[in-house]
Amino acid sequence: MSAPKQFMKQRPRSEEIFRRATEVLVGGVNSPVRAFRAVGGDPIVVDRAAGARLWDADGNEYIDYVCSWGALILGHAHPKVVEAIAAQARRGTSYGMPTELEVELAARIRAAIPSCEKVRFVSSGTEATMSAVRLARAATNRDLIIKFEGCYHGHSDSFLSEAGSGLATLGIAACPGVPQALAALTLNAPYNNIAAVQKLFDQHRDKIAAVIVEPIAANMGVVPPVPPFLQNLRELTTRHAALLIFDEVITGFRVCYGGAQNSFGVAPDLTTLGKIIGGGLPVAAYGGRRDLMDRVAPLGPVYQAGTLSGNPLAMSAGIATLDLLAAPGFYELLDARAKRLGDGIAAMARETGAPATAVRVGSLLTLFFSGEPVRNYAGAKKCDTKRFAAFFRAMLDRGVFLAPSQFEALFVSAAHSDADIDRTIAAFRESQASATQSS
Ligand code: KE4
Repeated sequence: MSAPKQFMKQRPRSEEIFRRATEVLVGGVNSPVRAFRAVGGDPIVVDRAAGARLWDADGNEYIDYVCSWGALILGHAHPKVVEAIAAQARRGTSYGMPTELEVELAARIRAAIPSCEKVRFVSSGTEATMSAVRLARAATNRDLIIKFEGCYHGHSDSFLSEAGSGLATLGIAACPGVPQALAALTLNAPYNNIAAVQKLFDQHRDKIAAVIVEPIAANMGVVPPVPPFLQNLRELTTRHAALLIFDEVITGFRVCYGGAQNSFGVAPDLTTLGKIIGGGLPVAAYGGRRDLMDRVAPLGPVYQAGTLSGNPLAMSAGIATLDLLAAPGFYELLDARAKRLGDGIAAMARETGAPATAVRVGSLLTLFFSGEPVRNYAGAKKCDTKRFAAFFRAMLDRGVFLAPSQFEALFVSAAHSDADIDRTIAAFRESQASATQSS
């Protein structure tokens, strides 16, 4: 059952713009997952956004649960964030020199995440994780790293085997262009499987520089750590003098004011951050123990640099965002909204008998189109991605924009109202029925 006529959205202008885009941009996009390859049809072309809403080039309105892939926890165009950016723009957009703004944002991060004794700002999560691994290899004088199947840490060469997010979406298990000699330095283990990590340490003992992990996996869909997985990783890496890196590009300031590490009580040696700390502008960071970070140039020999690192415009957006997140009760309200959605989706799945499992951690959610609980990437790959595609399109036609992949998260923002949530649950219910008809 496709969406009733009144739902079918006409998108002639989006289609025309996207046709032009495909002539000048690879695949018409600047990041693969945006191309709707896994869900079919052309992507919507966004014209503007505010709060929990997106409008496409044809004026169609959507409730947005992508929120720039998690960056916009406040919703789009928050007035205080916009004002901070505008005020800074009038003072200049980039200086390529120190500013008080970067000190202010770094101080807020250190206060919120005590394991980040020192911080270095970069412009993307990929830069942050790439630099953290370089630092870990230098500090330990070891080459091997362990990552987890289905986790995604950006697109630098070390992370492109068995990775989540866009690689899972497009079914790319190993990326051409990464020399075998380099790929061999990355070992993969199943998420939530400490025995597999122990085995890799037994095999490679003092050759492993670091374990990098998403403390809550969100790039194979949302998969929480099964206790005491993170605690065991901490013990194992300490025992083998390897470093533990928490990639908190998604979870940083998402599940609490600080890192997911604060919630789990596990302190990594290095942390990477992104998305939310930039308030929608290009900001990411890596940070950690002072003795490690002081190895980075100009204090130490580990080189890392960036023309727009610490950009004052982006710093202003990040400061405005974190100051709003620090307000008393912010996360309680956000989680209450997300719980309303998660409970509604779970009830819908039960009532409709749909082969779907809803997972929620704070304001991160995924509806897995699988009848079994998903504990790792092997489980996520069992999902019915064809049914997900039909469901995604039915939701889009009902004015709800989800990530165009089963292997992503749904992000609730402070701008999503109870009415938005209730409308989304109703759309989930109708779209399930539609997906059942078409798969
Ligand atoms: P960027 O280089 O895209 O800023 O960050 C890479 C990255 C690192 N670590 C984690 C845990 C991440 O989730 C990401 C990027 N997330 C994806 C969405 N799951 C970005 C969306 C995209 O690739 O277009």
